[in-house]
Amino acid sequence: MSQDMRVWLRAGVCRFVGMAAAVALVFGTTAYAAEKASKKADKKADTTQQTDKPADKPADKAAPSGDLAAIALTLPDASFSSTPLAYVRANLETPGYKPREPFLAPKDVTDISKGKPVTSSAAPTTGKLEMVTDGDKQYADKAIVTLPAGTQWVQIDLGAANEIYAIVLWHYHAAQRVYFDTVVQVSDDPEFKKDVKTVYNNDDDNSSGLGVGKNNEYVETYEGKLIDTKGEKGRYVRCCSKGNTSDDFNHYIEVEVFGKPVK
Ligand SMILES: [Ca+2]
Ligand SMILES: [Ca+2]
Repeated sequence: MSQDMRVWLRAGVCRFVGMAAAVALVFGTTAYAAEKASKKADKKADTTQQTDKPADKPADKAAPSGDLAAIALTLPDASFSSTPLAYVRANLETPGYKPREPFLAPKDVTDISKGKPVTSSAAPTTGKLEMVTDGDKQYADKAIVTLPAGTQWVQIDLGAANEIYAIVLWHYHAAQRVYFDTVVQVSDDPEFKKDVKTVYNNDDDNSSGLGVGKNNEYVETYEGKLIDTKGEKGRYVRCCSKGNTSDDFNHYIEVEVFGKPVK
């Protein structure tokens, strides 16, 4: 082999090694970046899973997600009625067998209905209207406000227009019952003649005359019915019903409204 050829070969080997090193470096860096991104994504997925996990402890319920936080909802005791409900209907919601997930709303959202004045379509036959917003959600007989038969309502005056994120409604929940024509509306008009926003309506045959409802009927439980009202604005909240699977009367234990003042 001539001197020239040896020099040329050595240079070629050096070029090859250099290129191989460069390729390895690029691939190595890319692989590292990909691994880092994947780890980041895993971490993110973990956080999401933790947020979605059903909360066992009150501490879990306060876990914030961005500017959202779980509303401070307290629940009454559950009753364990042994009498099954003999009621079948196409729009009856399948009962949930695990506790409801914490409900997230903007973190400055609070209970804005406690102690607020309540009016109704007819005078109560048992209980006092102020019991609808007194914070007592237990199913004891002394906690029940009864309105007569027919379509009746209770109405809460929040005192000013609010952005409403959740309305939680407890009818009588000591036994398995479905209350008919549950319609929940929000308005700035105390007469509910204008600017009425219906946030829940399960009157699918319009027997209460407030419009055909698309929501489901549901069995009462200690958790109450939580209606996601998505920041709907209004000063007054009206909850209507028309009897239930046990009798013709309308029972209200508590209505709790979560929101914040309109800015
Ligand atoms: Ca009450
Ligand atoms: Ca109906």
